[in-house]
Amino acid sequence: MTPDLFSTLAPQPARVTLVPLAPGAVLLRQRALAQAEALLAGVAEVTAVAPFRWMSTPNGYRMSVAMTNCGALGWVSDATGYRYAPLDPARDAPWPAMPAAFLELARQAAADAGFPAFEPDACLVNRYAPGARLSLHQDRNEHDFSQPIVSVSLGLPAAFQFGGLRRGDPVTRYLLEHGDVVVWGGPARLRYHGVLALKDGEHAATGACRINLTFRRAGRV
Ligand code: MD3
Ligand code: FE
Repeated sequence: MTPDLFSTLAPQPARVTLVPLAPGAVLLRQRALAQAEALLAGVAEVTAVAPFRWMSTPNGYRMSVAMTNCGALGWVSDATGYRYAPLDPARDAPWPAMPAAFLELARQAAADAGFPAFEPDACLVNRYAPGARLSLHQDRNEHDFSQPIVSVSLGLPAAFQFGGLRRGDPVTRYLLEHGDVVVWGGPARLRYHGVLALKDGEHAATGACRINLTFRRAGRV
C-alpha cells in the first residue's frame, strides 16, 4: 500500500522508548524530538555570542569537532590541558547562560533516568561536520562523578562507541539519532566512549551536521 502524501510528510509525534545500555546508562530514544526546534534555536543564540571553534589538545592536535559552551562553566582544551573555565578564552568573557529550554530538558531527562536532583552548571555544545570524530576517552574533569551527564543528539546520526572502565575494554556501537537523549551516571559515569567519523548526509533540522549537547555538573554541588 502506498502511504498518502499527508501521512508521509506530516510531522509524526515522538515515540519515546527507554533502552537500558548498561548499569547507570539509559538511552531515551526521541526524548528531545518535540523540543528539537527550541534546542536548535538555543544553539543559535549561544553561538551568536560564543561562536563554535576548534580547540587544540594538549598534544597539539586540532580537534575535528567544533565546540562552544553555555552555563556558568565551559569545557576548554589548549596546550596546557583540559579544564572547566568560567570565562570563554576566545572572548575573555563569561559563557552565555543556558537557554531555559536546555535546562528544562536536562533536568527532566535526568529525572526520567533516576537522577531527580540534577542541576547542570555546564553545557558543552559539540558540532560534527562529515568526517569529524571524537576518539575514545573518559569524562573526568568534573568535580563529582556521582553526578550524571545528560547528552542530547540533534541532526545527522552518529555511531557512538561505548566501552568499559579501561581503554582496552571491548566497545559496543549504538547509532545516536536526532532527538535521542542518553543519561550516563552511576557505574557508567567513567566508562570510555567515543564517536566514529560522521558520515555525509543532510538533515532537515541541522543541514549537513550533527549537534550534541552534553549537560554536566562540573563544579561543586
Ligand atoms: C559515557 N560527546 O563531549 S555524548 C563529550 O556525541 C562526548 O559529542 C560525545 O563524549 C558526542 O565528552 C558523546 C555521550 C556521552 C557523554 C558523556 C559520557 C557518553 C558518556 C560520560 C560517560 C560515559
Ligand atoms: Fe565524553
